[in-house]
Amino acid sequence: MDIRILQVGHFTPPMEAALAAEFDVHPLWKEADTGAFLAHRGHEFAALTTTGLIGADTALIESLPALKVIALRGVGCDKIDLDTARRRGVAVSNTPGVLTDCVADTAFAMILCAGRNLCTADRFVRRGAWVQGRFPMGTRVSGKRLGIVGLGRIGQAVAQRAAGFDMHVRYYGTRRNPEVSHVYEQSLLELARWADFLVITAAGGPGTYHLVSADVIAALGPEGFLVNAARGSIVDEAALVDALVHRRIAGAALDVFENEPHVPDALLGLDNVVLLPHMASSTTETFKAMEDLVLENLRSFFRNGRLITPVL
Ligand code: 8YV
Repeated sequence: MDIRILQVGHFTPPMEAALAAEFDVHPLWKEADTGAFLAHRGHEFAALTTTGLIGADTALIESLPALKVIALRGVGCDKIDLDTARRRGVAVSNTPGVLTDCVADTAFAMILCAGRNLCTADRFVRRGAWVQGRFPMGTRVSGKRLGIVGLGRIGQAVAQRAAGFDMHVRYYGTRRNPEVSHVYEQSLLELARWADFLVITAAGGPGTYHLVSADVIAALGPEGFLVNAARGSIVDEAALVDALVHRRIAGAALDVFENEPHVPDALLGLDNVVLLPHMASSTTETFKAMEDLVLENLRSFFRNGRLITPVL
């Protein structure tokens, strides 16, 4: 009970109870003045638990001089200052693998929603428009060309689902994966030109910042759809908004945005975009699996100094 953990970001109630049963947990959000609290009590904490959306920035890590480990619920570490953690000798764990299926399920649902206008159709029925006429035609998904940006675990799980829809799959990434049979496209522009649906499943962070640029969006063309289930930072959002407003691409489905939870106003009135609240991994089963892994990482680290799923 004497290991002090600073918690930033909410976990599910069962996880909060489990964490509190084994560790001395202090939720940072209960402090009215977090800066003053960290300045006076920051030295007490050996561990930090956080979520993918909050992470741990330079100031937070630097305010915890006794910090030994950061345990993240989520796979994407782009909100954690890994350079500072490395320099300070702080270990970092994430929760890879356990969320792959749910994120891929959502990404595939987004492809279907974008192509077949499912969300717009739902609104059409609710506002009573059906009695006045037929809902407009959508775009076929089965048999179409799917470009995947970042063929990691999640990208491969999307490709697996696409096989059930007889889709042709190509991918772009930093390197060719010799273990997969899908065609590797060295140029993202070429992939966008080829694809009917371009789905982003790459990691966020400086290496992929605005990778999907105005040029890539233009290459997708008026028949192409963009689906982002990864990170908002990967897409030049202003260029995407412009392309959607002026109908230079067919549509988009977005679970992530550059400045979450804020969504550009210009998108709110558009019917050619599906807007989701960063929920690709949000199922009871997956959150339990991610949180179990956070707990296992902390237990293992404080038992023998080893993380189960280390990032650093
Ligand atoms: C989560 C995510 O919503 O794992 C990630 O990188 O973006 C999502 O699974 C979030 O990070 C959970 O804390």
